[in-house]
Amino acid sequence: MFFRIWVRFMTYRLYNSHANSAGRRVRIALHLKDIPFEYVSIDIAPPAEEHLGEEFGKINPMRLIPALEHDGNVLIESMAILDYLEDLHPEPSLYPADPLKKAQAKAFAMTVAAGMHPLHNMRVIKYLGQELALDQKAVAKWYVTWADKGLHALETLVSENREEGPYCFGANPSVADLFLVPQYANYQNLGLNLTLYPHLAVIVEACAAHPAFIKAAPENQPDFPGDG
Ligand SMILES: N[C@@H](CCC(=O)N[C@@H](CS)C(=O)NCC(=O)O)C(=O)O
Repeated sequence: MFFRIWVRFMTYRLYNSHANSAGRRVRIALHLKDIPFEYVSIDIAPPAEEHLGEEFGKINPMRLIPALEHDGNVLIESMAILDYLEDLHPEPSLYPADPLKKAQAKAFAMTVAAGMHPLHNMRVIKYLGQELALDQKAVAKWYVTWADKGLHALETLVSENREEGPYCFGANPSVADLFLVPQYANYQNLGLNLTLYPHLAVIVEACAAHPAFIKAAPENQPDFPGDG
């Protein structure tokens, strides 16, 4: 049975964990739109690996978090979840109003979601070490190689919009910021050299001061490990 925390009255139930970067994208959106939700903590770290069990397999057959339950339906994939929330709760929007900027913000988010995050996922890193028997140095090289390529692309993608900041694509947070912040945090936590990406650093700093991003941060989640 998963560990459940009730937050106000709600019809949304988010399966995630404090350390779940894809889930953090959804948490930020829920807080931005001020949508109450039930927090269901799924421990994906060994030895628990709750996401690999039968019970969670019924929620997401890919056995990845997050998943969002709403009115008896379960949604998976953070981008699809965000679009669903955007349709039901259009304000404030997760996209810039200008169609070109909207496409750019989505492309930025997809670069993280499709081009970077899957290469660094826990199951992939585990597979490289355990199944392909790569040593720690080789696995680290894999990780850093794809992180650097992705970060270079992200830095370039935002570089033309800086005068409009403080966020990736203008004065309001968009999907681009929702995908950037958790991914950047993963790299920070692993001690990657991020000095080559000054625009990203400034954007992440601006997001860190925004209430929705603060509420969605790992340390502010009910399953964040305490002192005792
Ligand atoms: N494309 C998915 C990615 C979900 C995902 O990979 N979640 C990670 C945690 S951030 C996970 O569940 N990993 C478990 C594993 O690798 O076994 C989304 O955007 O929702």
